[in-house]
Amino acid sequence: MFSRILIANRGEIALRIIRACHELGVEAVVVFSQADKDAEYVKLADEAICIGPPAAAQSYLNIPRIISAAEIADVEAIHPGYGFLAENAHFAEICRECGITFIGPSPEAMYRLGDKVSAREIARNARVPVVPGSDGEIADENEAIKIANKIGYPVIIKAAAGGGGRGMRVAHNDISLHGAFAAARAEAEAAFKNGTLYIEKYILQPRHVEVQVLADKASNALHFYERDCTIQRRHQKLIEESPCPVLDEATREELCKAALRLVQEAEYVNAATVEFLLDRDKNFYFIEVNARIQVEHPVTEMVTGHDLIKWQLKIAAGQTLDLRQKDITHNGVALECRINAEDPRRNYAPCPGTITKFIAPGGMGVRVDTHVHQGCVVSPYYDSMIAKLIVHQRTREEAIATMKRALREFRIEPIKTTIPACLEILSHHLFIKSDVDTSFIEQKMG
Ligand code: MV4
Repeated sequence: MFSRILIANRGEIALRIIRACHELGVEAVVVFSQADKDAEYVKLADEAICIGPPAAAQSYLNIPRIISAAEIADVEAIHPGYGFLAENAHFAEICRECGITFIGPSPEAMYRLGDKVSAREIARNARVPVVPGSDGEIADENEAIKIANKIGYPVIIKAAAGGGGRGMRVAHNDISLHGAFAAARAEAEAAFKNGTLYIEKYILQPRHVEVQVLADKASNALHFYERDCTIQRRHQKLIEESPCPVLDEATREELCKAALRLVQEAEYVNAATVEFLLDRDKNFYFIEVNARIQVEHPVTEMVTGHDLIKWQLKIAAGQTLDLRQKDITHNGVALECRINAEDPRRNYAPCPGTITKFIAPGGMGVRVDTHVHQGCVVSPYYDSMIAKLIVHQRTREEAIATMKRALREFRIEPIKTTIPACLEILSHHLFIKSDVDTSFIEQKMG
């Protein structure tokens, strides 16, 4: 195991990684921006290095400053957390050149899966169902129209360099496809400096289901079952759960095995999430791979009992996954609500400010992952997520009841949060019977 690593992140995930390090006897060095200089979690680190002003471009996204900190602190590895540099293959490459272990996949695997056209090809080679669509990139509008007429409308045009919902356009006929193609190309060029596009059949009313996977350097790959992340707004997840409440055992096993074939085909190492769309007929289609630990990983930790961050560290340090798939069991139901400093009544506008009152819930089956506390300042510079409330119970009904009880116990003042929105969703009859798709919040909530 490493003796000392650097955490190139902030907030709750930095604290989550510090905790895993200390349980493994690893020293944790954090970098922080001027905006985070008084953060309590920074004091828990074995060493803390200020890397610049609040703006992420000059701190948490600044590769030279992070590498300098790693050199000064003399660490063996860097954990990138999620967001910021977590899926930056160039950063992983620089770490390698500097002799620092990147706690994540190889740059090659990141390039292979970061490009969605390439990821689709890997999925097809691994006999993983992909959404019907183009075999590779589409050269021009004429080719797009040809494929659209073959697979049938509606279709969706996506950017190869996209993901997370950016650079996508839906078209319902040849005429709208012209505009959609031009808009998607312009957006992809501007956002990713890569105009490569591909086309897929547009799946109506899908659910978002993803499989948690770990793979080690000895080519062992194991899945830790699925999470259902259908409840999201503008590609920001709000409530996640495991298991997916609508999957039967046979489909679930197929889905999880498909995810394993994909990461093995990609020669992927470390934690990954393989994302699928699930249609109303329970067909699943691969859409993309997240080559990082995700925000919602605690949901999987609760139902499997495995610490995924510790596994990331062990795998990066060269340990093998000394587990058998049949010994990874799934118990009960876990739910996660994201507590964001946002005002759901004002179109979820960010609500930064000082927290004068903070009382977290507790009790049986409740986990709170947060770096905030009474008296702390929620900065406007970063993501608005301030806490994750996770519950674990024997049944979905009990998990919903525990979550509602815990959300009502939570006291966060005076800033507005997503707590009322989460409570509203948890009481909605369609959520309760799990009759939802990815448009649920926009379509069914005020
Ligand atoms: C789709 C789709 C329907 N059909 N692809 C959005 C984010 C990116 N990960 C993929 N996304 C979608 N791809 C096909 N062929 C609908 C979405 C989508 C979506 C997917 C998952 C979760 C929420 C979503 C919200 C809107 C659209």
